[in-house]
Amino acid sequence: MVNRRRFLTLSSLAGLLPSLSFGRSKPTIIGASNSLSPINMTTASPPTATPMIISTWKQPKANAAAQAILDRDGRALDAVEAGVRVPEADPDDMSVGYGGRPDRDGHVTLDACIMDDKGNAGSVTFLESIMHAISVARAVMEKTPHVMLSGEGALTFALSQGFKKENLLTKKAEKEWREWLKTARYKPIANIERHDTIGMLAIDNQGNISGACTTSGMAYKMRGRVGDSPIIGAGLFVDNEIGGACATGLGELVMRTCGSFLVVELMRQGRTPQQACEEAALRIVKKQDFKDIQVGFLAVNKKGEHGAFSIQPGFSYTLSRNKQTQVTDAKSYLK
Ligand code: SD4
Repeated sequence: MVNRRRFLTLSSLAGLLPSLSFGRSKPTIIGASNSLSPINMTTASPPTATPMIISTWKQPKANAAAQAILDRDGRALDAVEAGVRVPEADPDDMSVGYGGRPDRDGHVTLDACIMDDKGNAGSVTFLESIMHAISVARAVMEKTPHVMLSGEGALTFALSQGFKKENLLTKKAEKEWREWLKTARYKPIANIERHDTIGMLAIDNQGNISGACTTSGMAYKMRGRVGDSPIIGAGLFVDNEIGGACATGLGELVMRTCGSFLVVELMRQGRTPQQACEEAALRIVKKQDFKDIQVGFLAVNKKGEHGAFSIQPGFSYTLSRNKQTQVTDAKSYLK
């Protein structure tokens, strides 16, 4: 709900603003100044007490695993790792971990990253044969001098840390892939990844924020393709002074705009999480061909306010706080 003071401020400024519509026509984008843009007029979530967890798509089980950590007064970092491990192990989640759809050559390749409240980050890209890519990313963060390990090097490192090698291609995913081979047309479909690829942000009892993001990437991608999910600043960014953000959808669009970093920086400039997500999505709309392509952003700030916005309708998110978990459809640019 827009509170009264805020509503009055906005209505008094509204006459000064150029008109903008969230229909199919191109919007007026106001630059990254502190000026009020029309997107400020959407509903902002009320500040709430921490702790909280927010994740992309419909992820109540993942949130519950994260919540269990927070309930024991655990760190947000441990919560997000535990949370996203749930879909990583779930063969029915076909965009992450075990059971993920393969690349066009039939290999399941994983991307993941994690960021803690101290600005540390770890990431793996193009990782094969290890179910919990997020835990490998965390090991990269905590046990190496690096931020990112890729492919064979990431696998070798994972094995050295005791991770087990296993076949991630399930019968179901293999069957779909063989079907796809008949036409072999790479055409990502908006929201096809729903309930799957997971970005998660959590705030713990101490008010500290961490985030995690893990995926098997776009189905039937070229071999070696890496998306936004393991890229710090694209698929995920956390600055414990300000907030955190994560992205889902077609990673190429997110990477070209440093999406999650942009959302956090907009919050630093004073935007609410909702405004920041909207402005980052509009940046993509303005500069890139987004027809039929989905990108969704989630954000939280230090106050526990959250935001969610996508280009296409159909993006949902799961929010847990005050012992309640709710799946909500995000607002979108296209209706
Ligand atoms: C990628 N962003 O690899 C991921 C895919 C995704 O929901 O989020 N799908 O581009």
